Amino acid sequence: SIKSGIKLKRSSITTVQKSIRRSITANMSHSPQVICLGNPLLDIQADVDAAYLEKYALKANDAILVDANSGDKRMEIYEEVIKKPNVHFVAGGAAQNTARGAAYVLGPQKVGYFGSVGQDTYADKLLAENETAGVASFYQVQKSVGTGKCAALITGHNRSLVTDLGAANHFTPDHLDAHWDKVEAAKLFYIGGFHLTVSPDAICKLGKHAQESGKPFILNLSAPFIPQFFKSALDQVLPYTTYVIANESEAASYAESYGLTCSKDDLEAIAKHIVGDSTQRTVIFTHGLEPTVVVSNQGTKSVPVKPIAGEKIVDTNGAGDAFAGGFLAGLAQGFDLLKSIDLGQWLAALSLQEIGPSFPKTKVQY
Ligand code: 26A
Repeated sequence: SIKSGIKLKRSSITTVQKSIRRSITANMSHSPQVICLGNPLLDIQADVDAAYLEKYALKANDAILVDANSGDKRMEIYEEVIKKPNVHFVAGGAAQNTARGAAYVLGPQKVGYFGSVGQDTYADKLLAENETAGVASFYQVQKSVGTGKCAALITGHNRSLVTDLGAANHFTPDHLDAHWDKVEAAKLFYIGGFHLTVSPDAICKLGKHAQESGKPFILNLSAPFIPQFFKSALDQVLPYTTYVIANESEAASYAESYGLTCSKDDLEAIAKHIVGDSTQRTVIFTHGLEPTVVVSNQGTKSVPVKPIAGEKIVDTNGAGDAFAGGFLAGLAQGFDLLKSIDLGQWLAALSLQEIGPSFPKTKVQY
């Protein structure tokens, strides 16, 4: 089984419960500046070849969901990937990666994270990683569903992400109520667009609070399938956003889903559509090594990327999340837009040089 393949120390359910309770209690006196909401996942990462991707009809650079209950053949991937010689178990979940990234810059207890986990060793590992990173975990704990997992299948500089959401799919808005004091004390909010598949109501609840209190509300589109298949949820949430972050393939998917007549490569035109007539919203499109495109009603800016040497890149899993983490940390420190983007690019470069969505063990100063 997956569990027997994992070389994590086993601990009993009570220990998990205790440690989760301990984590929350330990952080009670702190109020994070930044609150993130997403799907906590453990990444099971390994190198594969093109034939392996083809076997399951996976694109080299994509993120998809599998349904554990529908007899999807791709559930086999998890069993297979843990047997690969170069397998790594690393903390994942896009918004959780961003939270750890922001904490890497801001220091301990400045970032809080909401999401739903099970009672198992995977949750143990995620909680421990958040603690090490200085992220306060406000986990909702499901008794009878396992923690979500993501097979991160690496080919060269591409990563194909195959996710079984598990417990992450059971997050409910009332869990926010349980920690509403933290929400009220926070300065800004970050939502992984992936969470649009789970609880648009929870996102809107945070969005309403942010809007009423004039706090930044940042949404990442996360993956092409989000604008494609979760358009109505996206429509519900977009009005609350003050920043929308996406990459070029998510932008293209947005253009197609919303029937834009411009070219799918015209990032500026697509961003303008998302900005609409809002005077509050800024859209930020990353584009790999191409300049980052920044659009608001103030106009358009193009921010060049400082490339790192190709041989320094370990893998691209989590690079976009790290960009968002640096950007959040910039906003939280009161940096202006362009400096916050520069901090995002800097943090992405650090993550590219680590295994999976991770950051250097020792602190590097921006
Ligand atoms: C709902 N889905 C598909 C997902 C994800 C996800 N995080 C939340 N929800 N699919 C992949 N990821 C995470 O994305 C990170 C890279 O950006 C992976 O766990 C990986 O760490």
